[in-house]
Order: sequence, then C-alpha cells, then structure tokens
Amino acid sequence: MALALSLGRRGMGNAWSNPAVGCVLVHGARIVGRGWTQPGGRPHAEVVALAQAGPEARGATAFVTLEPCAHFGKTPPCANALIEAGVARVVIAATDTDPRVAGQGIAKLRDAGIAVETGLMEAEALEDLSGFFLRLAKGRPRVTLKLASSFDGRIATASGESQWITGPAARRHVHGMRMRHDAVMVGGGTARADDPQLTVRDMGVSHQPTRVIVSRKLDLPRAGRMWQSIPEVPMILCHGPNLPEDTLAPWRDQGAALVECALDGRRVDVHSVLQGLGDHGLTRVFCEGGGAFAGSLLQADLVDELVGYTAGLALGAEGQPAIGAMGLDALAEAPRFDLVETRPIGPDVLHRWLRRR
Ligand code: AOF
Ligand code: ZN
Repeated sequence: MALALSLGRRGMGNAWSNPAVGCVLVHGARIVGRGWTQPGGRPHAEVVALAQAGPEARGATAFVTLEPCAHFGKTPPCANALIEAGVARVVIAATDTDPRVAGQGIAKLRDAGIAVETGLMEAEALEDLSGFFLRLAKGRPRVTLKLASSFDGRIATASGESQWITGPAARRHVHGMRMRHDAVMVGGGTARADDPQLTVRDMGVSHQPTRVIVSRKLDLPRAGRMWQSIPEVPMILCHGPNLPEDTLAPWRDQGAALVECALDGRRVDVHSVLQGLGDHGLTRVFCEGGGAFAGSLLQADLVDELVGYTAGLALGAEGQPAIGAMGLDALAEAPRFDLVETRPIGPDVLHRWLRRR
C-alpha cells in the first residue's frame, strides 16, 4: 500500500477533478502491475495496473488507495475490470465519498466473491486525497499556503526588494510543490509587482499547473511574462462583479478563463473565489501570496496546509510582513496548525503544518 500511495502521488496536480489514485497488483511474491490515475483523470489507476499485469492479474491481490469505482462514466467501472480480470483479493486504503461509488464498489467486488479489506494506511490516503474529498464535501479545493521569509517573517524590504531571501534548494522545493498542485494562486498585488511566471521549471515535467490570479478590478499588466504565456499555461482570473466589457474582453481573447466573484467589503470574497475554483474542478491549490491575500485566506480559515521556508536573516519592522491583517483580537481566534515536517533545506529551514481540525 505504501507503494500504491507513492504511485498515486505521481498523478497529483494532473488528475483533477479526479483523485490521484495508485494501484499495485501483487501475485505471490511478485509485483505484476503498477498504475496511477492518468492526466486529466482517466484511465483510472486500476485499469493501468491491470493492463500491465495481463493474464497475471488472475488470482492476484490489488492494493488500491481509493475504493474502486462502481459507475459507468466515459469508461466502465474499475470494480468490473477487477472482477473480469479474476483478481482474488482487493485491499483498499480509503472508501470513496463520491455518491456514484460510496460503498458500491466494495459491494460489487464482494458480490463477485472477491475478498475485500479496507482501512490499510487510511490516514495517509485521506491526506493525499483530501483535496478531492474536500471538493466533494464543501465544493472548494484544498489550499496550501507557501511562505518564503526572513527569520522575522518578512518577505521584502520596505522598498520591495525580495530576490532572493531563500536559497536555490528552497526554490527547487517550491517547484516540486507547484507540480503536485492543480493550480498556483496569487493576489493581484503580487502579480503586478513581480510579473511572476508561476510555472514549474527544471523538474523534468511538461505539465503546468493552472495559474490563478485574484484581482478585484483586473488591473493587471497586459504585457510581460504572465500575459504572454496565456493560454499555453492556463490562467483563471478571479475578479469582482460588474467589470466593464472592455476590461474583461482582452483577457478572454488572450485565452484566460474568467470567474466573477462576490465582494467582501472592498475585497474579493475569498470564500467566493474558492467556490469558483471548486466549480472549475480544482482540488489542490498552492497559494504564494501576497501578504494581504494570505491574511484574508487565514482569517476565513480557508488554509489547510502551511509550507514555510525560513532564511537566516532579519529585515526588521520596516520589512514587508508575510501575512497581512487577519482581524484577530484574541490568541484563541488564530487558526492552529500541527507540525508534520521540518528539516534544513540548503541554508534555510523547511517546515510544513496541517490545519488542526
Ligand atoms: C478509481 N480509480 O484512479 C480514480 C477514481 O469521471 P470518471 O468516470 O473518471 O469518474 C470519476 C470518479 O471516479 C471520481 O469522482 C472518483 O469517485 C473515482 N476516481 N476511481 O477507481 C481511479 N481516479
Ligand atoms: Zn475507476
């Protein structure tokens, strides 16, 4: 199952709106098939593993990170494929909450006389597939907030100088994180200030995550790297209501997708942004700032994971804070996260935290 989980992770960022599932077929002491959900979500993991195993699937045990599907979509159900291939036993990490499956995959397998076990490494699978489950339950993608800052939590000097606070190893890790998310998201201020490409580079992959820019008035530069790379690298623009057509049209013509969002005071409502991205099919979003936008997300309790890269320098109170205002009065109101990883990364420190729910 550990291998199935690691295979599943290969599809992360590239399987949405489907979950990135992994499957291993074992016959006796030999692995006869390995599969993961393919780009765009199909074929499913089991189908890939079964094709690899061929006749050796007969009598094999399948380890799958998610309950095999039971519905006829564009392809027949994986439960049927496992039955037809003569698989003897199926071990499942997590059951599927998609109402088209939800226990029916397991029932199908058992009805066909296959031994089914569930719950092996379930916690790991629930975490890996949490974006998919969250979108089903609440209609929004899972959000990872990234922060690369000085020891004192600053992301730039007062004059806006920010390259480079953290080193190359941390930057490479960021590209790996982008790769495993469906989309990379920033607020309009960051897009204006940095003209960031928000692409995955030097990782040996061709697939690019979708870029999401949140900007109330869509007052973004219509030139530069970001603009020029649409639509080769897909872009979704989340903007406020009632913008004039001559603001919207150039972006639409350039190939960007436009998502109109509600306002919360003078800002785009972050709940509305994430619902819009969920409607679009996104399950995992990687947010890279800026500070005001990150503050709004945290204030709305919409951040599920924190990834921090901390550099050994201090920029003082005159430096720009990593997180903007959150409207907090008491410590008890601050969302708490649990540490899941920490290690040196080049000259910096990496830390990852999961929201305590
Ligand atoms: C599996 N193995 O690798 C994945 C599954 O739109 P469809 O027909 O591709 O079905 C999507 C649903 O199938 C999705 O909501 C989830 O319940 C399941 N995903 N199932 O057996 C897989 N990715
Ligand atoms: Zn399936």
